[in-house]
Parts: sequence; structure tokens; C-alpha cells
Amino acid sequence: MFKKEKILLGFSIFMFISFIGFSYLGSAQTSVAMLDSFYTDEIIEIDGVLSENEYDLNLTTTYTIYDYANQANQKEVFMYSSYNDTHLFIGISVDDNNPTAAVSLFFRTNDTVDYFVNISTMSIAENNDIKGVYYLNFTTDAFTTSFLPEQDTNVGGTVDVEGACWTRSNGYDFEMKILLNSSDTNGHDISLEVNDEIDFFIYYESDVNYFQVKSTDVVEEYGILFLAPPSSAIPSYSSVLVIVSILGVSALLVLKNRRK
Ligand SMILES: [Ca+2]
Ligand SMILES: [Ca+2]
Repeated sequence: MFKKEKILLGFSIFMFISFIGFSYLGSAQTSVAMLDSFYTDEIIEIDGVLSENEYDLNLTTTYTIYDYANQANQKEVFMYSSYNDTHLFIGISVDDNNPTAAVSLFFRTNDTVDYFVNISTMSIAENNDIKGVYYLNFTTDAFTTSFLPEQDTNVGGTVDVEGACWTRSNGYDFEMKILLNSSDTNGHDISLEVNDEIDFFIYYESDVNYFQVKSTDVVEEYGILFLAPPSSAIPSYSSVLVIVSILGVSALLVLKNRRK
């Protein structure tokens, strides 16, 4: 088996075990936090290192993920995001001592139904986009089907994500670069422009599988990614220079006109 396929292996097994282990309980879903993505003209290096010039590290959005079988076993996921004219960048940081880890984001590209058509069997809706990174830097671009996730490339599609992981002494930092609009004709990829929002659901594979799902009260939590308009971005050094130049030229013109 290719290692990159391992990202989805745990999920497949988990879904199968869940399918035979739980009865239908109904479901509810709730958004828990907005992840603002800020426009940047900086070069973002996909190396797993989340730098201040790549993301606004002061604006962390925190999500809780749960071990479905033992809700007391939780982790916090810290997320950051930027975008430019072509790509979305996402930084994900998790404190974790497990020797292996993988993170996947399930983007809701099929918004006609809930993610989980049956949360108690972890049965997910078809045609949602999955972008993932394994700690050894393998990425996956896949989509949900009525049973197991399928790689985009298995049905003639393209891989539209680059990813990297940085293993810290006490955890993992993941970084993903995703095309805002891919040329993938499958129609499973995200398609985003400024001011768009898209729901996402975190799946984290480590010592156990963690989801944004509270099995105790059968609630699925999810985040919302928002592409904030460029005006709300922190001005970069180059754009400050442009503003100073415009102000300088304007001042000269005013002075020139006054002298006439
Ligand atoms: Ca980086
Ligand atoms: Ca794709």
C-alpha cells in the first residue's frame, strides 16, 4: 500500500467499525468558530513551519476534536489561514506525543445535505472535498462517497493540494496549499473567491481517530473558513511603500496647484 493512502485507511476502518457498532441516534450539527483567511502577497513556503509573515499568528482559531469512543479524550487544534490570487493556505498545529499523525479537512462542497447523513454510524454525505497531510509529508486530495473516501486521481481527477508537516518536540504543525479554483473536472474540489465562506470538518488521525463529533450528545461541530476581503489584511511592507508613494505624489500635486 502507498503510504499516502494510509491517511484514509484509519478513517475507512473507523467508519466500518462504527457502522457495525452503533445504532441510529439522529444527528445535529453546529458551527463552532470562524477561521478568517487573510489576503497576502508574501511568498508562503510549504514546509510545515508556520511563520509570522505567512499567517497572522496572533489570530488563532481553536477547535476541539474528540475521540468518538471516549469523549474525555480530546485535543485542541490551532488553525491559521491566508490566501492569495490563486491559492488558499492553511496552517494547523496540534500538541501530540504520538509518533505518527495525519490531518484531513473535509470541506463541504456538497451543501445540499448535512455532512453526516447518519452521525451515529459516521455515515457521511457524498461529494465533499477532502484535503489531507500525513506527517511524512504525503498529501491526499479525495472526496467522500456513500461508503469509503475516493482519491480524485482514481476517477481521472487531479491532486490540487501541496502539504508539509513539521514535527515539533511536543506536536505537529501542518501546512496546506490548496488551489482556490482547480481545473479538476470531477467537481469535488473547493471553488472559492473573496468573501466566500465554506464549512469544514476536522479529522485527525493519531493514537486514535479524532473528529469534531460529540458522540455523547450526537453533535457534529464544524468550522467555517472565510476569505476576508483584502482591505482587512495587515498591509505588507511593499503595500505601505505604495501608499506612502501615492500620498507623496498627491502632496506634490497639491503644492504644484497652489503655486499656479
Ligand atoms: Ca511555511
Ligand atoms: Ca482535485
